[in-house]
Amino acid sequence: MSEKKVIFSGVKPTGEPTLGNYLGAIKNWVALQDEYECYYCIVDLHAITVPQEPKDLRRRSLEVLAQYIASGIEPEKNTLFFQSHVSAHAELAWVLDCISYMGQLGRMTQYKEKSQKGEENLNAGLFTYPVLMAADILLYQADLVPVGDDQKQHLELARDLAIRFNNRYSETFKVPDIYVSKFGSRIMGLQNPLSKMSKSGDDENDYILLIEDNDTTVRKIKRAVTDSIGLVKYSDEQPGIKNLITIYSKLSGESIEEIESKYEGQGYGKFKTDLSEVVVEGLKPVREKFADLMKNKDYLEKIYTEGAKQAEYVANKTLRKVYKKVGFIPR
Ligand code: AQP
Repeated sequence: MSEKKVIFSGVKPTGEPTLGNYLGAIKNWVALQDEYECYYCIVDLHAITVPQEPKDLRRRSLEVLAQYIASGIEPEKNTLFFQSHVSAHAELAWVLDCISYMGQLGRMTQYKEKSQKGEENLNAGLFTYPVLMAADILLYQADLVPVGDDQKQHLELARDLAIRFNNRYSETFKVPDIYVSKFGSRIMGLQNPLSKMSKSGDDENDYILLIEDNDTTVRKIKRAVTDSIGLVKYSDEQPGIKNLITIYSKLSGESIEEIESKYEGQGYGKFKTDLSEVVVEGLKPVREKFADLMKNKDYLEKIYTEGAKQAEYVANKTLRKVYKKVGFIPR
């Protein structure tokens, strides 16, 4: 039995992963894989909270898996799997639904935002998916959940549900901690730097995809919204430039101060040209490896089949415990 602490995290295949998903989540996962026992999931059950074209969902789910691996997550070290392949996720979610309060779920920011946007598409899954997310995490007795800043509230819910269940039925779940990187845990949109970069956003110029051709990336950076101040400065008064500096720093490893002084007295043109290079170069290995992986579907199938087996073993152990505690007759 491994002595390592456990990590769980995932991306939902609602669209192609963006630079926000990469810098806020996936890149951190790579850094954690040696120290922790990691479960990295493609959370496809979450994806259908908004309507999906079935064949696109299937294609994208496989692509997300390939993007995990292309980003440096090693299948030999981690458990990589599709959420829908481990039925314990949906089963535990039901049990947790039954100890969740409607009021608390109604206050979830992502639910509020999405429900305000697409009134006619509202479904119960959109309302309860944070509970499913809690189930995802608690099934693996995760110590740590590395996510972007936008997921903090959902993590709080997972902690609340773990504590509530433990108090009601005796100690069962580990109460997970959130892991958010101190800097750059919320990458903003290129067109609207006041809201986060999202893969299901309507404006394709607002996001950079992890996998897209280099010319498209360069074009999007060129078009990114800036301001009329003209200084490359990390300031709240310049949200567009601040976001671009964050991206520059996260991908190049240079500090904010280094970047500011490098571009002192220069306009945005040179900064954007250099940033394009930093992004294209930074993503080059991921983009190349992804193309290779997608040519080898048998390999990907082997990874996710094996991953589901490993995940299922651990998840079912927790689920059996839960079922027993709530009073179900053992099979
Ligand atoms: N802009 C972001 N900056 C930093 N981190 C981000 N994450 C998402 N957007 C940013 C982090 O990526 C991980 C996977 O996210 P997800 O796919 O589960 O869902 P999300 O947070 O709702 O991401 P999107 O891209 O905005 O998806 P849609 O458009 O479908 O809602 C999470 O760790 C998240 O914090």
